[in-house]
Amino acid sequence: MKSFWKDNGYLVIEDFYSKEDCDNLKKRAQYLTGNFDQKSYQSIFDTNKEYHANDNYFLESGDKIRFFFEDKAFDENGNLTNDKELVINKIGHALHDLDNEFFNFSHRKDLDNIAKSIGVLCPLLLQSMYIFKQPRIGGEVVCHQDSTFLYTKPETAVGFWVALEDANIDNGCLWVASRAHKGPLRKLFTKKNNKMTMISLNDTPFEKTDTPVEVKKGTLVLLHGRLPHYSCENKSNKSRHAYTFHVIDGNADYPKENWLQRPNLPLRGFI
Ligand SMILES: O=C(O)CCC(=O)C(=O)O
Repeated sequence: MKSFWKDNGYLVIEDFYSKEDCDNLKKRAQYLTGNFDQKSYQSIFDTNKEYHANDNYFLESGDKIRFFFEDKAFDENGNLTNDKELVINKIGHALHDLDNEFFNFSHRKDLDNIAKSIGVLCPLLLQSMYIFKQPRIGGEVVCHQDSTFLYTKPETAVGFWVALEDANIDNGCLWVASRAHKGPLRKLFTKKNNKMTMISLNDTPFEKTDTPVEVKKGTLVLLHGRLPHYSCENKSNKSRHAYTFHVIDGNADYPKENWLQRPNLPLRGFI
């Protein structure tokens, strides 16, 4: 497994979580969404747009539990096109620390062992997201490298992505550019003159993201911070729920220019 990870920049571990673990987390997300007052704030998560450079609801969500809508969640009058449970894009970004169910799902000794065995010696959980990929309207996540958004010096970000439902090409599974984690970091989302900006570091186009990661419910997928990956729109009638969290190494420097800051919530490890 370690050599596959080293060569390919990703790793699929089947049956890491039980079906019951997945169902419990889905229920918890449903509960949280049910209690969210949709009128409190209406932020759309759309990776085709400006990366939320001016959206404080997003930029201040690193130490909170906040809700982001699909692009197609609203009609021309600004009303929801469906029940809020069916038009939320994702919940982020501190579920793993602030909610008990998500805490227990994320803080585990076996995850700590995995992180350490792939070289993250002092793993800290930086962010978490519950991604709904709703039937018919689940938005595309454009091709990116996670270190663009979760940058450390040296780079240490690793994504832990969990399929809470079967994910396949039809319902918008992940696609990766296998082995391309050996390429350069292309972009950096960073604060300049008090404003978040996407700066270009290297113009080389992304390698072809030609590997679909079709996996069963309960599978854990690890993603190297430099691995280009994306997911398509979900045009099918089936949702594709996933829970993802990212770790960094506490021994690396975490720039204050990164979008995600947690002034009142120190980062914690898996255990
Ligand atoms: O689940 C998805 O569709 C995208 C997830 C992703 O890009 C990530 O976790 O870094």
